[in-house]
Amino acid sequence: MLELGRLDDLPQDYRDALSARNLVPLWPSLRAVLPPGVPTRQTRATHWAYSAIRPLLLQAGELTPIEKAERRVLVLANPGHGLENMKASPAIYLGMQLLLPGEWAPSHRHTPNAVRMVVEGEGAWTTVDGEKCPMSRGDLILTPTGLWHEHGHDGNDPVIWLDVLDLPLVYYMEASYHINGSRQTQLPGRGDRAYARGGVVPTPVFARSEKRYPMLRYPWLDARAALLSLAEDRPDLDCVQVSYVNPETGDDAENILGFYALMLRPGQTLPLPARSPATVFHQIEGGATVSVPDQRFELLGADICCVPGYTPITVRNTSATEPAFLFIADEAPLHKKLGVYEVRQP
Ligand code: GTQ
Repeated sequence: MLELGRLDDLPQDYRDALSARNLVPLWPSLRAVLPPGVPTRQTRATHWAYSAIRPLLLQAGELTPIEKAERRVLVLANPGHGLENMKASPAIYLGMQLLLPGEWAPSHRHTPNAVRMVVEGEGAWTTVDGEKCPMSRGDLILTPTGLWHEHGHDGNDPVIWLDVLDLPLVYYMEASYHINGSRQTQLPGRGDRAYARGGVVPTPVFARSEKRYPMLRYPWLDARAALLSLAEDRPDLDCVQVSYVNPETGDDAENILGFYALMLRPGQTLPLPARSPATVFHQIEGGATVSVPDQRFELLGADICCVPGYTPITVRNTSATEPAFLFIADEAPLHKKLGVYEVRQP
């Protein structure tokens, strides 16, 4: 490829004259910002073992009272982006949050979208826009942009969940801020009950819900049951996967990040093509490996890993007798809206 001119090919007085006028020559940086064929990615394939996170998070529970934290979270930071930047990928933030019995994380709302994937413990709840959402292992709870949310805990044991936010993107856009509020009043109605049966939606007085986010809690038992019946009915199907969607529109549940649950049959190996968005995997049940070129992660318990975009991925169930269930988050809705979504066939 043709070698382009470098910055130090230019006389210093010329460079100084440009800088003084806030000007920069493109050609020394052209290949860096538009590399050939494949983007440069800072995101590194990274694995976080839940067995390493859990004791440190419980220790945070002793070191920092909830009043001093508001949200007691350890951020899963990708070293490729610099730990201080708190990114798993360009658009994905991951945090593991601890709430102890009796604690309350006060009501606020913010521009980034969030979801919670409940990892362990019973008795906690998140109230979103007046709807109290109980939290059990594997449940997905949305707290979309602009909606009030607070977390409380009436149970007896620590509760831990995984926060997935589009914070890095919204921050990069200089659009990230929050507003604190007071304790919410609980309103009647629960989206997870109203939309519990696929194919029928509430239609009071012949008008459908106009809520942008009609369903806020997606119980794991329902997603799991959907996967099991899909696997049973479609033995021909390799990718036994469901997407978390808005039941009124069928669109992705949130605007920027996509959320999915994947079931691997006993002993199954599933190759996934390279796609432009970065992807995060979290083990809900069973054990799996996630392989990318030159690296393989063992996911046990509630482990998490992230993989940069444009990378072929192979997921494998490590059990020959039991299914494995994975929660997946990716940047696909964002890439599709921007028109840069790609799937590369091998
Ligand atoms: O629970 O509202 O991990 O506002 C980061 C920011 C959790 C939350 C995070 C937040 C929250």
